[in-house]
Amino acid sequence: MNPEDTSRRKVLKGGILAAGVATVPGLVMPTLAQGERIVPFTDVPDTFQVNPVRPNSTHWQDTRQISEFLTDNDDFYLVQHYGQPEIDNDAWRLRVTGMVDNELEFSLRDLMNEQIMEQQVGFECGGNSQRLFHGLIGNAIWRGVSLKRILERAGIQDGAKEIVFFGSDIATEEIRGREVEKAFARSLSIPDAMRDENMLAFEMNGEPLPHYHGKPLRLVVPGWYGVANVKWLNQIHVQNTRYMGRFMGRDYVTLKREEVGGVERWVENSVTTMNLKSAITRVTELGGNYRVHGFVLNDGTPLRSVEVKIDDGPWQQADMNPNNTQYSWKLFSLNWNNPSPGEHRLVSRVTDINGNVQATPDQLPEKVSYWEDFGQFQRTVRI
Ligand SMILES: Nc1nc2c(c(=O)[nH]1)N[C@H]1C(S)=C(S)[C@@H](COP(=O)(O)O)O[C@H]1N2
Ligand SMILES: [Mo]
Repeated sequence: MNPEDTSRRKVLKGGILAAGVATVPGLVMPTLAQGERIVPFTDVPDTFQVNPVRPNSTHWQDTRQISEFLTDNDDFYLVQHYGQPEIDNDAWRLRVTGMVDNELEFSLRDLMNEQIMEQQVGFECGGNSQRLFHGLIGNAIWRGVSLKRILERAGIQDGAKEIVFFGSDIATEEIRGREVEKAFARSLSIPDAMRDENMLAFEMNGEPLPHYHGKPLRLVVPGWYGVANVKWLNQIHVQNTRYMGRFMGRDYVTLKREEVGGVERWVENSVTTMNLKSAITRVTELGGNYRVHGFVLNDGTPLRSVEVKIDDGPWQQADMNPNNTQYSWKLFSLNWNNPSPGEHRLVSRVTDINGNVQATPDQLPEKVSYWEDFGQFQRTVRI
């Protein structure tokens, strides 16, 4: 993103706040055109609140505010399970250890002197849900270095199976009655880790990676749920066993009833790539013209279509935002001509080029865990 864009957005936002047009946090609609208004959803309870950014706490967006392609760093959702560790960028090091030919150590400056890559990547927390109107979400431009290049330089030895990414955030966990100190960590198989898209990011939307988003360095695994994107990264370890830590083996594990070779079984899976999902986030009106807006997230498979259905009408093809890229969120909108006064039901569905269609909630496999909420999501608005 060019730096002018950032400053323009800041000024605009600040301007609106200063002018007192909207002062209630969570109800600021930054980029409504003159005369444009948000059509109220009738499914959002009065008690619904956006969790603002506070130290060591979860923050979600009001998705009715999604009007820009890139999420401001300050609005981008926040999830951290062990708090936000203080890190001194000068003292910080990244180490690559384990089954490698050369163990490596990098300062932030060393990494910045490597070949740089830049990518738009949007993601959501695997625990994002309809209850939060999918507010645990964001889309940004990330800059950093290629994970694959770093791993190639280290030289992965034969027999290695997994690569573990450790954060600097540590907490005491009670496991079977014993208290142990554990760092947040996630692992990837070698082929998953060696994807060209994976990056070690030190910049977010043109700014040094903010403290809350994992400064000075985080892993970004495009197409995967947020949990894969380890923040405050300080060690990459190559090993020949499966990493079974809490966020791989116990939390962020789905439990679904599935057919396994003809036998119905309850299957547990670690949360990995994002499921094909769309959701409607806002409806706007300008001079009697209505528009329905929403987003798509998936694993990066190209899309065939996004459609919106109003009440019992036909599925109508939505327009895709021209800024969409493979791993960004994909924004869409649909002109809604002459809606009749009263309450209306709206739902969206996305189809990818392989013909996979976003399922209705009843078509999804029976699921016990709340991870991966990706069924079609019906909204109601009043005209
Ligand atoms: N070190 C560390 N990295 C972490 C986490 C964490 O608790 N510690 N939480 C993960 C989860 S569950 C999510 S959804 C994303 C959230 O990233 P964000 O806060 O930058 O949006 O970070 C992931 N990376
Ligand atoms: Mo998450």
